[in-house]
Amino acid sequence: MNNYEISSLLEKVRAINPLVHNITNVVVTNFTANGLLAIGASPVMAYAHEEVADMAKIAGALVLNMGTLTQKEVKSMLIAGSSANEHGVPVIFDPVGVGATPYRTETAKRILGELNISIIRGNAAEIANAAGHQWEIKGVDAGEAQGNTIELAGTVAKELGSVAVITGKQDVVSDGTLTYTINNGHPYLTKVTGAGCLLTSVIGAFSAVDKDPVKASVAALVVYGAAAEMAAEAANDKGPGTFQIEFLNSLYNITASDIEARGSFEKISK
Ligand code: ATP
Ligand code: TZP
Ligand code: MG
Ligand code: MG
Repeated sequence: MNNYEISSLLEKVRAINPLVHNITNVVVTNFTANGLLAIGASPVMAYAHEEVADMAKIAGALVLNMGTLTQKEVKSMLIAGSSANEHGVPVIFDPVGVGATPYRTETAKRILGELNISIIRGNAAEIANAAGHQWEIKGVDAGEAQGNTIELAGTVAKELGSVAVITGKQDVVSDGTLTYTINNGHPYLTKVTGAGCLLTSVIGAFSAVDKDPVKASVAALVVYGAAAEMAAEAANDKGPGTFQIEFLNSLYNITASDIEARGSFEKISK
């Protein structure tokens, strides 16, 4: 992968304007929809058991996020997920807070067991706990990564048969053999709730235009992280409120030359 390929994928998102079906949490719904619009995708949030199968099958990607899960949404996720699997629509999973409570752990296990998940994205603790490894988690935040996230991503990808995306100061993408690290981003992203959830949906948008889940994930992470760096500069140290607005502007305005200037990623195996 190179910066040119990443810009081409971004252009493809903007040209195709893929429908991204999100079953997400109540905290981040509006921010996710606005972020997807800014990057050039077409968001829809649909939860009713009566319609989720029909929505998922016409979408370019389905994003399942268990941030504020209840039994009703879990059922929506399973119905939508089976329909997406049946129709070849990639399913991206954000196991928010898995490991914090037994209910979250059981639900993540169930989703991973019953559905074919193309990409799982979370902080190190979430990705570890989703695959049954011990890793301390407080609520929905990981804190500082405690172990080797490159090794963890590879192991989890092999165990789950999904591409694993671990985010934090450094991001890691692995399919179990091929692994990339991405260094774009900005600490302000940790001060905006939903920055991780929106990222998962942006990975969904890129997955809708490229069938290779590793490429789609790396491209999404570079664009997202570079946009955050631009937004932090524009926010002029005013704080996370201004950053959040500037971030939407950067997702909308980021160009191939910004990506060329800022793209920072490395293939570390294969
Ligand atoms: P958490 O709840 O642990 O914050 P999350 O679901 O919000 O997890 P993050 O790991 O925060 O997800 O990732 C969201 C985005 O923020 C990613 O693009 C990631 O690269 C970026 N990011 C997270 N921490 C940092 C940091 N310290 N410096 C730069 N970028 C960061
Ligand atoms: N509580 C339940 S879901 C959620 C909170 C605060 C949002 C988490 O968003 P992110 O993207 O993981 O920071
Ligand atoms: Mg975060
Ligand atoms: Mg999260």
